[in-house]
Amino acid sequence: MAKSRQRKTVTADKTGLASSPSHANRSEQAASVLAQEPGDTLTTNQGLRISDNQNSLRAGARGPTLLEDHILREKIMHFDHERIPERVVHARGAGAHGVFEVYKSMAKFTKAGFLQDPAVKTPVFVRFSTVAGSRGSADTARDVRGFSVRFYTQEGNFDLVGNNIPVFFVQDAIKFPDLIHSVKPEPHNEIPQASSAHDTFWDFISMVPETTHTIMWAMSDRGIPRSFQMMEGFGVHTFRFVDETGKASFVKFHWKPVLGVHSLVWDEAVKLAGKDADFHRRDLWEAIDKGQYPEWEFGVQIVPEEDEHKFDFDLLDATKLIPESLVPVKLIGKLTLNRNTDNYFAETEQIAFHPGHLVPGIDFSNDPLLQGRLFSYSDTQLSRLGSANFHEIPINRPIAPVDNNQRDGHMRQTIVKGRVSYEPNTLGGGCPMQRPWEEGGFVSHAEPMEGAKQRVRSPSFADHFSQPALFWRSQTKWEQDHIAAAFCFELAKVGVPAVRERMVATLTQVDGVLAKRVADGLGMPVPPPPNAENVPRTNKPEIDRALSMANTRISSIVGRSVAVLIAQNVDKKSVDAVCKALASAGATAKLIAPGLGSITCGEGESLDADHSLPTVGSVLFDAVFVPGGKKSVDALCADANAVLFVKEAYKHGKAIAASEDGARLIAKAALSAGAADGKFRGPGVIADSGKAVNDAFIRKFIAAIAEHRFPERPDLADIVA
Ligand code: HDE
Repeated sequence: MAKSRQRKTVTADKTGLASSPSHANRSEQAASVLAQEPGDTLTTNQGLRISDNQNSLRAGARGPTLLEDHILREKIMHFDHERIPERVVHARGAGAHGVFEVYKSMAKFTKAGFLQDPAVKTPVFVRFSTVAGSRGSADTARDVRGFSVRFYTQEGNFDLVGNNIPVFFVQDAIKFPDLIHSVKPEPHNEIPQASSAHDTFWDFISMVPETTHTIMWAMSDRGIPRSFQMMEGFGVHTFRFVDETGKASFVKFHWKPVLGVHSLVWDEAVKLAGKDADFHRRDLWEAIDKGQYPEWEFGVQIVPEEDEHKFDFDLLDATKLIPESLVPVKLIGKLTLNRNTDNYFAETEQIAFHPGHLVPGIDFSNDPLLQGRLFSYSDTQLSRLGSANFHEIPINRPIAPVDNNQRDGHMRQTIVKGRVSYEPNTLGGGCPMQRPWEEGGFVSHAEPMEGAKQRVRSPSFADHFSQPALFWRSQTKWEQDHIAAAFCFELAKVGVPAVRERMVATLTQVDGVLAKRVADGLGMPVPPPPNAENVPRTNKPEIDRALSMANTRISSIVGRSVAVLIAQNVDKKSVDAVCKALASAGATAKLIAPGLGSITCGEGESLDADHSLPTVGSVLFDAVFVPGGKKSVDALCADANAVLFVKEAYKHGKAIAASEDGARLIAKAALSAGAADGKFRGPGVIADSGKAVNDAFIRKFIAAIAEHRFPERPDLADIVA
């Protein structure tokens, strides 16, 4: 006997706690989660039980299929419409559920309910994304990353739709379609996918100097994060906090990752795109699955309204950040992602963020980019989700009650009882009623306004180069090296010499050394600077520590992945000791062998390989350990994949450790990488031939992994990998 639908559907609230199905009324049921269970019956969408899901209805065993086959037609019709338009930008994304907790009441600055009480856990959904690529593109493309957070607060949804880079390319919303058209695949041949390294992008960038600051960030390693968990997030625009009395201050929002800010290196990112296009998505999923919940601290930079004009830049200009050395970031709360999605499409794909989803106590500034976004996000949902009722999709439903006189439309879910759908009314008792500020109603901050109606850019937005120069000055040498190399790579892919020249001319305005290095890399002389308008610049502050990833926290190896290279007769004791120590420090060790299957370790003991060498690559891991065992190391030394694994890991700056005989594989890799004496010269290699694994060895290895990368190894340029 089939179970009733009522019995196996559960309604879920945003915290994931299921409410009793017996209380599910019809409209709740429409938003229900279907948990398929063994023994379920296959039905059509009308609940008709299906007797044959293998064959369509035909006239005779070899005859034509009949139009009458309503079961076939329903199934195929639904399939034909399974895809919805992907996002125009930020199409490639990954999401997860979590909670947000404030550390202490922020009532002094804002009346936002979710920022008052540390005991309140606000459910959140976060979606990370790349900007340029299509839904199926690789995670590790060089790009800005989206960092969208929805807070399901008791006062309604608050969406903080930010990026992992604190500034944006353009200052005015009217330039956004041009920017995006330039970076997307070129329209005549749809090439290249998910890459800014092409003519149209650099043509645009080189014509629009306000893009310079963001392009510096995008060419830095921030454009290729190691993991979503290891990147910062920024609200980008200046917003407002408003307190209970209506007093406002300006605020910039930040997310600081507890694991620190870490990136890939470019060669690694390129190879990862082939080895595992889902590298970031998988990392996020697995961390949550293992219970190693990704965390960020929520930070604010607060500027009193009276200080609005005390900076050398305009707070309304999204191409500028507020240096942390001028206004420190106050950490006020924590975001924890603790639940993977049940269904990617229903949740991650259908979530509809909007910077205009606000709560009382948070308000906009007049940033012209933000103002334009306020139109775009709800508009885009009409073509993506197909109806003005997108707020009724379960992932978009607020936990705060929704009641208004909006009715009907495509796919309306809510069944509103009664005959009143207008206001004012008496027949409905005047309901639903407006509420003043004191009762939680949203009231826009009453900023005084005056001015002529005109299309104009404020002169206070004119300095496009002081902050890119500050960013450059604040980087370490290796970070500067990576930025220069990224410009060389991207511009070398540009076919039109005039575009390359114009771009290098722009870089002369940031830093002469950078421009020279890029010009040298492109085999061209440094062009004369562009006709600069006479805009005053500033060298203050000289540097800002927060802009360099080298100043990030590096004490933990949580979330890191370590490859242990093994073959038959490996020394199991050292494998066990290292794997145990790594696990207790929060990292994951994977056993990689020449082939899959069981590895015999002697005395009847065995190990199962997690992966085979040909199917993985060093780029999937943060560090490598080669345990001893003479025969095991002999086999690895004879395996080209194992040798490549080690030298590539070295080239990418990763920690490498070998105990006892394992040191021979390191020497072989160094020799084949071009080191004449069989020795890598840089730090982060712990490979003392003959030495067994002991506590000191493990401590050194863990400390090296915590460094994340050793980008300053002196021999990197000579290594062939
Ligand atoms: Fe977006 N942006 N954007 N954007 N944006 C979209 O909205 C747009 C901007 C950002 O995970 C779209 O639902 C305009 C800045 C993120 O679902 C669209 C302008 C910042 C996401 C749109 C901007 C962002 C989007 C596409 C210039 C950083 C992904 C699908 C005025 C602060 C959200 C959608 C998600 C998505 C328009 C500029 C971040 C088309 C017109 C600045 C993280 O509405």
